[in-house]
Amino acid sequence: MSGVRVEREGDVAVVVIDNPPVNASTAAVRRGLLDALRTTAADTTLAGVVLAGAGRHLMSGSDLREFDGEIPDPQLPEVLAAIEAHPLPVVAAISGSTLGGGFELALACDRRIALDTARVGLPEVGLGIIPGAGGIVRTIRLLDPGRLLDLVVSAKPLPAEAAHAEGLLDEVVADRLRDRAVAVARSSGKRVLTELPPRTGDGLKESARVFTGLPPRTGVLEEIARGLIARHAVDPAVVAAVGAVMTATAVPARQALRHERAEFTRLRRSPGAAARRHLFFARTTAMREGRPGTDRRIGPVGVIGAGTMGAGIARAFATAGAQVVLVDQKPEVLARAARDGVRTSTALTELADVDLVVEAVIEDHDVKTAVLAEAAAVVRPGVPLATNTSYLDIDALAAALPEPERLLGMHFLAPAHRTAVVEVVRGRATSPDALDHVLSAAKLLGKVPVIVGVCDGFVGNRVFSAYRYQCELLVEEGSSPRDVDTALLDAGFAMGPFAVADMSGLDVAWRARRRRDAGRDPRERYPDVADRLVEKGRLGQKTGAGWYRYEEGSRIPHDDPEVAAIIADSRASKEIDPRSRTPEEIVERVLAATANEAALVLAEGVAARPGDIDVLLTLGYGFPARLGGPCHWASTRPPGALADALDRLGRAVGWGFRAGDPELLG
Ligand code: T1G
Repeated sequence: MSGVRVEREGDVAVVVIDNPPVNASTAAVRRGLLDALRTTAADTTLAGVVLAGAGRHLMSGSDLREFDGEIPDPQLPEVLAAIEAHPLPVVAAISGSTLGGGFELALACDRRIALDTARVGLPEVGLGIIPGAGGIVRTIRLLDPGRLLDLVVSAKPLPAEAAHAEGLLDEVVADRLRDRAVAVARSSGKRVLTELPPRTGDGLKESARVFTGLPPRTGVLEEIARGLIARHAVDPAVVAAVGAVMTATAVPARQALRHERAEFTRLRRSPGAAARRHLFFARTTAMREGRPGTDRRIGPVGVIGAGTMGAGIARAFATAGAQVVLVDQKPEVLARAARDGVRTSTALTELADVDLVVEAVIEDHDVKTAVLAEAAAVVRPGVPLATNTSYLDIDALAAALPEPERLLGMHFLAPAHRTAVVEVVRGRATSPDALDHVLSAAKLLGKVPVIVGVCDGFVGNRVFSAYRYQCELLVEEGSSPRDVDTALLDAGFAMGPFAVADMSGLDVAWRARRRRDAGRDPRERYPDVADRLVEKGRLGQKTGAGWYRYEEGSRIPHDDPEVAAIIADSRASKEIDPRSRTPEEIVERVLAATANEAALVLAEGVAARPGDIDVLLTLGYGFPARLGGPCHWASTRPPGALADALDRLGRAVGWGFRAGDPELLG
């Protein structure tokens, strides 16, 4: 089946794309469209053509599964050229999420009619590529280049009404989209965008050149472009998108289309784009596996604990439209967390009508079990209890409750109201009903649920701790905190680990290490610089000094000779002869250790699949999307390179190092 059929509405042909589940553009669909365009072009009884989608979407974009190899013919630009060359008006009936290649298909049409529930846009930069079929070159005939730069670089979809207001759509209807599109096809003429001049805004001179780097300082648009390139210099897709927009203002449409396609193809073949495609499918898989067996009504939600995390969780639910009851025993803490949609109280009895409780009190087993037991007695029978604990044993917490099956973990990552992923921790006793409620809550919040089992730190914190541990070993061996932070920043991390530690507070990890003291084997390497810093009151930004020094009111980390002396003293106490490492050695060592811990987690069955770990680490812990996550990074190493890296890692870590099975990483 080509996925395309032609229906008749009197003297208008309706070409229907029918390629479930999202009408992605495949070679079969493109062949079907070309056949339909040729057939209708030769039909003298027709007055016009409509392109419509069966199901929810007109076309959700290219089928990303085609991108790993060479894209099979016919290519999308060939289809779009056939639309522009068609003798009759072709009208796009836009529905659902018509993005990327789907929006490019609509832009090649003479008119664009959309349902008011539709969205259009160019998400390509978020996939490490740029539009490859005229998305930039045709849109610049409708939008000012400065606005187009924003649309392409943000990669965010536009609701139909907003797109219409900006001139990207001709009409928005509440219903009867097909009928309206047929009427417009019958009564319109051709209007081929590539025959129009680009909207060059402030009257840019025709510089008649292709832009691939930093444009000259010759106008307002160039300044915007230079700013974007400066802010996103590490993202080749953004740099290429800016170049394609600048080129589209300066050269004829055909040449600009060729440049756009060439840049799309170059980027599509890049490791960064492959990494983002991996994460796309890993996310949709996690969403599919995280769908509740039965959708549960999530009406009022009770949040216990109004500290940073509790307040953030309450804010997330309130923003998602749920009624929230936020309970804390300290009125002054509640006052700081109060906001629209959040009712605050110091009494747990206020939770009597909630459908779900999320507990976010201090990380203390006894306090949590007391609060959870009290809440269990107040809420309706069967209402699930979700604990936001970062690393306490869920099974031990559950065992302390009269009905252990009601408890599970809902581990939010800071900032709770913004992070796109939530770690759902199933305890041994957790019931399917409790799980369904938490998965329904994740769906309401619009967060990707990653379902994991119980172990120390669950999956996210455990894998991230392995990453941090290796960074501290490197400092003990001879690298400076700045060496490690800089190497990982250049690898794409948003912040270096030592700057992150200073931001979150060194005392947080210090308490976690004290909790593990009893179980630690003295033969295992234990970097003690972080302890020494805490014992000197250096807790990070909040005390003006941690791994770095901070000026009053500033968050800029400065190297501190006192820290260098503490590190030197720690090395001397262990008779370590310091040897610093190259950035490449630092990155390989740290990423190999992170991937290795992921392999151990997979072997223990605590995580279900490598993609889940990659989604969790990239969306929740700042692991660079352009690396695809620790598992994807490891799975794309050249043959033998990962084994060598793990071998070097094992020798560096010494006693206690456990090698995971790299085969498990995807
Ligand atoms: N390619 C392949 N599979 C896709 C797909 C795609 N583009 N989009 C979705 N799927 C699969 C998905 O993996 C899942 O599979 C199922 O469809 C349902 O998806 C040439 C270069 C459209 C808003 O970026 O944003 O065009 O898990 O769960 O929640 O210049 O899918 O069931 O096996 O997400 O209803 C641009 C990506 C591509 C749109 C629907 N287009 N898709 O959300 O369903 S690049 C996109 C989405 C491009 C041009 C450029 C969403 C959706 P499974 P789902 P949904």
